[in-house]
Amino acid sequence: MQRLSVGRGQCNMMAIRRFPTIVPALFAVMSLSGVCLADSSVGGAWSATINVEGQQIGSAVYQFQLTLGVDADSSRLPLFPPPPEYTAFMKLWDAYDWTGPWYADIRQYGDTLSRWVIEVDPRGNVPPPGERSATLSWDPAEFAPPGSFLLREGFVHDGPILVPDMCDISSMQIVSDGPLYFVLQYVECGDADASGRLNMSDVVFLVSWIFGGGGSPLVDSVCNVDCSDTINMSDIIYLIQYFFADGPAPCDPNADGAFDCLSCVR
Ligand SMILES: [Ca+2]
Ligand SMILES: [Ca+2]
Repeated sequence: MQRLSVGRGQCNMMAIRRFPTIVPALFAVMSLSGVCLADSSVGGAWSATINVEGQQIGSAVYQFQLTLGVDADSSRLPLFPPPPEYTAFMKLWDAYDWTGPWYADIRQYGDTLSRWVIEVDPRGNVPPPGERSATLSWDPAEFAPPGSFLLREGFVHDGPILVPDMCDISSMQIVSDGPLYFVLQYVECGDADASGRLNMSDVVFLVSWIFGGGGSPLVDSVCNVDCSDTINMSDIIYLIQYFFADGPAPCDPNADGAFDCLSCVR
């Protein structure tokens, strides 16, 4: 059994209590391996921390966090072993080959589909077994580039959308007696076919969709590249001009370097 609910405007960032002894040592070793996480202030790169807070029971670990994002270079940190006792624990999986689990997973910009599977276990391993609650939270400001940041239920790319815009909602309550799976999906403005790449395939996709015969986009809003009221032929022409005639970038029709539509615009 599981129940989900979301809350708006609750910036629920807090100090995360790490595992008491083993984990800090492991993390220190991994930090020396040359892996570095994304600086979200650079170009289209971004990284975001996902937090979970479970129920407080004795000395069990009840808070945990993961980092995911996109940068010029990819980097990953393996997930350390679960603590002896916990009431909240997350795992980060690669949705394409199910490698992992990871503690942090930064994808290379434009080279990999930006989709992560988050496994959350609000039940923990502290007796008695049964249903427990937890809160997933994130900082909307970390979802910086123009695009769509969705949180879906399950571990497939087209599962039910729980949070349509992670820039607008900062937390979600979950209740379950077993592990839950969520897909965090980032689609940049103009990536009509949600391939993780912005190219002529998106023009072909839009033509096929608008003029019939083709599938509908996974995320409509990213197709409105000219920031108008509708998605139509103008968006196709806009993209072609961007690729071949030095036209303005998707979602930046006035070409001032600041994006003009989509709610994740900062
Ligand atoms: Ca694409
Ligand atoms: Ca449009």
